[in-house]
Amino acid sequence: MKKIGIAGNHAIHPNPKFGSNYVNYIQKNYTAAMTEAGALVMILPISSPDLAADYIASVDALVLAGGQDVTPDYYGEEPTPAIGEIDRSRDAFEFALLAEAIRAGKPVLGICRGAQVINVGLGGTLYQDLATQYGQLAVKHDQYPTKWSTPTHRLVWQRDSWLTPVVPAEAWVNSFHHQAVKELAPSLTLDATSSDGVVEAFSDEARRIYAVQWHPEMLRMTDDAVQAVFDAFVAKIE
Ligand SMILES: [Mn+2]
Repeated sequence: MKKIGIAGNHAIHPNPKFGSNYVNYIQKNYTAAMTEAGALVMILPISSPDLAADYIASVDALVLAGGQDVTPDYYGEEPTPAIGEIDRSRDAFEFALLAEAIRAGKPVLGICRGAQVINVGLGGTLYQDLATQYGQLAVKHDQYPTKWSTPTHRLVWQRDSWLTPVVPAEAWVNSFHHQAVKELAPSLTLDATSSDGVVEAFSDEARRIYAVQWHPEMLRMTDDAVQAVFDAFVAKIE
């Protein structure tokens, strides 16, 4: 079976539900989507970056999931007042995993924060907060409290890409982000934006690096056709 490592998140406050222990976790939607696509899923717990090479050697592909804001000093900025939670240990581990996956020539899929990690890891920058930094903002990109599986904004396709066969041209997507790509890294190509120009998908087909700003793993809870995104990624794995 094709083995996918998904980088996990962690609870940084003790939680009485777990006997007040700290907890490694990943949302089940991601693992369910990849399992349904036929992959063997392994959750990679936030660890020392020194272990990234061994973790990547044990899998055939890497998935970077949603979560905290990327620490802005990775792209040369200090935090603006509107930035959300950052987690340096997660950043350091995921940037190391990304570098090792690329070095090893293994496919990478980034979703939401994962897309932002890919862009910053390859030399791009982010808007730390769209509402205070993106002048053309005309779409609600953080749809909370609308439920996760509800599509709320449309896409504007920029070219044919790996998504063309699996996401209908007229499809709408969900949106749970207040950060977004500002300058796309030089090696990446834009696949789709929102109608107000926010980067929603990009890729590097030659290196099999794929990224979406929306959450297909949540959309597929109510739209079976969205599973095709994960099927297409798994099909890219050797
Ligand atoms: Mn959006």
